[in-house]
Amino acid sequence: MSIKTKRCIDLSKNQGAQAALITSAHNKFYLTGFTGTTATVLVTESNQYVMVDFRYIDQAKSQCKNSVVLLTDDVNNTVAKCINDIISKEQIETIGFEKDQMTFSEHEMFSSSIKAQLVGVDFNELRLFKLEEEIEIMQKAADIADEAIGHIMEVIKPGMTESEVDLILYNKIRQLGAQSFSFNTIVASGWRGAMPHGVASSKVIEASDFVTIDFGAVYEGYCSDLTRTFAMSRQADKKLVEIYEIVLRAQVSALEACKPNVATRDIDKIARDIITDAGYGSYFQHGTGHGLGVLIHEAPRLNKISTEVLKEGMVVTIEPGIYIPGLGGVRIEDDVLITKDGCIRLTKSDKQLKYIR
Ligand SMILES: [Mn+2]
Repeated sequence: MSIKTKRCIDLSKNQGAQAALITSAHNKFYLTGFTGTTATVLVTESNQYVMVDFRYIDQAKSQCKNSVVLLTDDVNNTVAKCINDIISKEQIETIGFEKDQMTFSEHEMFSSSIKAQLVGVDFNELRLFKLEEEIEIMQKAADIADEAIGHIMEVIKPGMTESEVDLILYNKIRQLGAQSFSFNTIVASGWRGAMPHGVASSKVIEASDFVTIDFGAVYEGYCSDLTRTFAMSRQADKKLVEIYEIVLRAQVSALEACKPNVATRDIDKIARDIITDAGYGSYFQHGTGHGLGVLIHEAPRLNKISTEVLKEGMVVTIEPGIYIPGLGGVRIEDDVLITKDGCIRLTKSDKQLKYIR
C-alpha cells in the first residue's frame, strides 16, 4: 500500500469508517494518478479500487499505480454493484465519503444503492505533508513560474493591455512544460492594483503604473503560485514605492519565521504587525498565505484565525499585500517548503522593487 493510500485509510478509520469512497478529482489524482474526468475510487484496508467505464479503462490501467482497475457499465455492472461486491467480500460496514466534496445528489444515490453506512470524513489533511516525489514536481512548477515572470519583466511595455500580458505569460508557461495556469491570472495595473483579485482585463498599462501579477503553473498535476509587483517606470507614485518596502519587509519577515512547530497564526501576525505598525493595517484584509499542492488552496491556512502548526513537508505561500482604493496595491508572494529546521523558498525570483525602464 502506498504512503498516500495508507494516509487515506488512516484518516477514514480515525473518523469511524472502514473504507473511503473518493469522488473528488483532486483526491482521485492524488491517490491513483488518474487524470480522467470520470472514475470512482474505493480505498479499503487491503486494496485501492478504481472503477471506470469503457471510455477510461485503458487510461486507468496505464495511469493508476497500486490500484485494482474495475470496468463498470450503466446496466449490469454498475459502480454500486462493484462497491457492493467489494464490501461483501471484505466485510465492510462503514464507508467514509468526502464530506466537503460529495454533492447532495451523489450522496442520495450512493446511500440508496450501497449496502454499507456512509460516514462523513474530513480528508483535508490527506495531502498536507508532501513526499519527496511531490516536492520535486512542485519545485519544477515553481521554476516555471520564476522563468515566466522573468520573461514578462523583459517584454512588458506601456501600451500593452493586461490581457496581452496574460497571453504572453500563458504561452511562456506552456513552452516551459506547464499544462495550464493554476488559476485565472491576475494582472492588475495602476488603480486596478487595489483589487487583490483583479484578473487581467482590457486596461492599458501606463508608464506610471505599478503592476501586480499573481499566477501559477500546473506541472504534472501540481500548482505553483507566485506574485510580483513592479513599477513600469520612475514616474510611479512615491507612496506606492513606500508601500512596496513595507510589504517586502512583512513578506521577508514572515517567510524567515517559517519553521516546524510555529503556529500558522503567528506567521500571519508577523506580517500583519509590520503592516499595521506602518499604518496600513486596514488595507491588508486577507490571510498571509495558504497550503499549496494538487489544489491552489489547501491546508494549512495562514491567517488570523487559523489553528494549524507548521511541520516539515508542508508547502505554503507567504503573500501579504496592501491595497489602497483609487491608488493601487502591492503584493509579494513566494512558495515555501517547511524543512526539518526551517524553510526553503521554491520560488526564487528577485524581490527588490524593479523599474521596468
Ligand atoms: Mn496564493
